[in-house]
Amino acid sequence: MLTVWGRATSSNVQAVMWTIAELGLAHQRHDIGHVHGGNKTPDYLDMNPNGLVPVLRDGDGAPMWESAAIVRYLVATYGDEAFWPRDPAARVQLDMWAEWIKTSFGPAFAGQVFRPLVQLGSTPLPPEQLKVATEAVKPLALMLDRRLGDGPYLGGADLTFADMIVGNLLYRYYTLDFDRAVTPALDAYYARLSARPHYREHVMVSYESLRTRP
Ligand SMILES: N[C@@H](CCC(=O)N[C@@H](CS)C(=O)NCC(=O)O)C(=O)O
Repeated sequence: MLTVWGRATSSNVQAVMWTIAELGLAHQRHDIGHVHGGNKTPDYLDMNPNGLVPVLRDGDGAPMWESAAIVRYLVATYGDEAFWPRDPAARVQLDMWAEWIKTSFGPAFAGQVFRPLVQLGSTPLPPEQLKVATEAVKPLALMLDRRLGDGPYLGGADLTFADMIVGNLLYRYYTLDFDRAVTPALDAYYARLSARPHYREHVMVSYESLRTRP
């Protein structure tokens, strides 16, 4: 039995929950973080010294944190060849996009656009600063659009671990009201993900409760 600590409104928890669901694994999840609290207690900090969500334990194994590391653990342990190619040369072609979303697209979109518009609503960014931030996301979205090409998924025909790590941000990317690049392949990819029941359940989760009102 897998145990996840983390609120359903966290995009990083969503990546883990979506993966668990696609793999069909038995699990329980505890609401931790944000309005639920519980992530700064000594017991929780023993599991994750960052005090962040998610944390995963597989049975009575050691706690794991960092959502992308958890996704990789899950697919390497429970996924088939399609989810987690065993050939390093094939896998790296996917993993580089998983790394890139965490270090390039994620910080540019989630950190500089989503967070100021949703979570820092009481201290909004000056419009010109927001414009700089939204313009910085455009070339990254265009890179992903070119990579996706005809899809259907990042690795081609099959859903892989990289889609879990990349795709979990797209619900927020497409539902937030801001100026996006024109990206037909990325739009089609998001439409494909949105048609997946597990994506709908675990990723397409309202973020209204995260909004800080002015
Ligand atoms: N790099 C970490 C980031 C974890 C993170 O920033 N989690 C946020 C939620 S997305 C958090 O715990 N925020 C504090 C809270 O919810 O109380 C990961 O991918 O797991």
